[in-house]
Amino acid sequence: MTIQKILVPDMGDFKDVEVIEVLVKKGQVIKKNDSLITLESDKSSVEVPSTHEGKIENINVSVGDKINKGDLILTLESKQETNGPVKEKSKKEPVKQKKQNEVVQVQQQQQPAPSVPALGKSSASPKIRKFARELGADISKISGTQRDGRVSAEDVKNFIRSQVTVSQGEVQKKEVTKYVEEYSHEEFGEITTQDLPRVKKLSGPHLVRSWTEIPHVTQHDEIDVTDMEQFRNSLYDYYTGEKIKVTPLAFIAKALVSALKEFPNFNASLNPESNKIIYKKYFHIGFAVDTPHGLMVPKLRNVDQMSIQKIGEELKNTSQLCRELKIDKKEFFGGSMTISSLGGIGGTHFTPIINPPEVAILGVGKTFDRLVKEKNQIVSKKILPISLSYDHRLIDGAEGARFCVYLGKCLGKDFAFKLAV
Ligand code: CAO
Repeated sequence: MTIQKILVPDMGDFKDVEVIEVLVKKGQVIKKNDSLITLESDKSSVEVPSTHEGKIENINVSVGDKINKGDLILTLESKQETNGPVKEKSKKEPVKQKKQNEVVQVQQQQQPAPSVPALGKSSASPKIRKFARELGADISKISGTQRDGRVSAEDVKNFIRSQVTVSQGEVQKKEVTKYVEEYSHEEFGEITTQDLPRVKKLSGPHLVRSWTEIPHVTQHDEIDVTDMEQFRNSLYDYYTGEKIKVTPLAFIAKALVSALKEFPNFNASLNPESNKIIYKKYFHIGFAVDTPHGLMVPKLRNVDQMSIQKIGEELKNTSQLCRELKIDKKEFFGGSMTISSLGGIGGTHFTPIINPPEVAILGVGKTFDRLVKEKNQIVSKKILPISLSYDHRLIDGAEGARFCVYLGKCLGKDFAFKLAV
């Protein structure tokens, strides 16, 4: 029987890291690689695994302690052989000596630091780590979809789902279906292949997650924007007399903010785990940008506080930053709702895919002319096709329809009043 000292391993360039969780108890029998404590820096948290199996003799750290590489975490009564002592720089009490007349011969051994991911690389909160542990998932195998690759509860669930399927009460290993084409493409003629661009590689899983997990409803509508278009085309700079060029998208973004104020369920996110709805008090509108690298969805912050002209300028600047790959990654997160406008290209209705954790997205087509009968006269109207997709778990069809009607009003006759609010 030996006494093993389990020390704080090398975690990269970090000092005085806080212990936020002690995952074991004195007297507990643990296996090699069982998690002992969770450490958290300002960037991330990491669990420290045991290098040995055995019974915990003493725990030398507690929650709130600030520790460094080489500090003593705990001592273990172990039958395992050790790799020989290494230098210890524990601040804590050394392991208590056993009495000489004890039957078991006690050797004090120290363990080299186990290898754990450097702090700042492993990325999941202690709550999520605990959640993963409870479900028996190895957090290091789960790729995070959140900012900086942080793992969310949803990622853990997806991982579990990908590992097993529950059928008639039994948990079975899921068969991974590989689709093999019966004939190769080359058999039908000449082909070339190239790598999927990086942006598409990154956005692919996000789109699949949205499409397969969110019950989408897409509502199509048409908005009479004749007045708005007249107004837009009549904008001139007061001082220079030059025409101000603002695309319809700036008006739509402003109108969308009015609709979000009226229908807070659209400016929300769902936490299916806690069955909670998160309502956002800010109005950060995402807009899809077509770039040579793939689709990007940056956010315009605080659109409620911007004039139409300012929104127009920000749309131009931000889409330029995306196309030049100069946009900050953070700008792709923290949105209220997204607009996907194909109005500059063409087409009418389509099915926009929700950009989670948002719960709705507005698709915009190209404005077209339509002849309508008004007061016994045939007049030409400018019609804007819209397609609103929403998460049916939170938003009902009736609310979706009301949202479209309201948006129509904001962009219709009383647009000036609504947009000014
Ligand atoms: N109806 C008619 N004309 C429209 C219009 C609409 N709904 N929306 C824009 N236009 C006009 C603009 O007024 C502009 O006209 P001028 O050249 O006469 O000034 C022209 O179309 C081009 O506009 P734009 O596309 O450059 O600017 P925008 O503000 O409308 O859009 C941006 C900016 C970044 C959204 C756009 O450039 C873009 O990338 N769109 C593609 C988005 C996309 O890919 N969505 C699909 C996502 S799902 O895969």
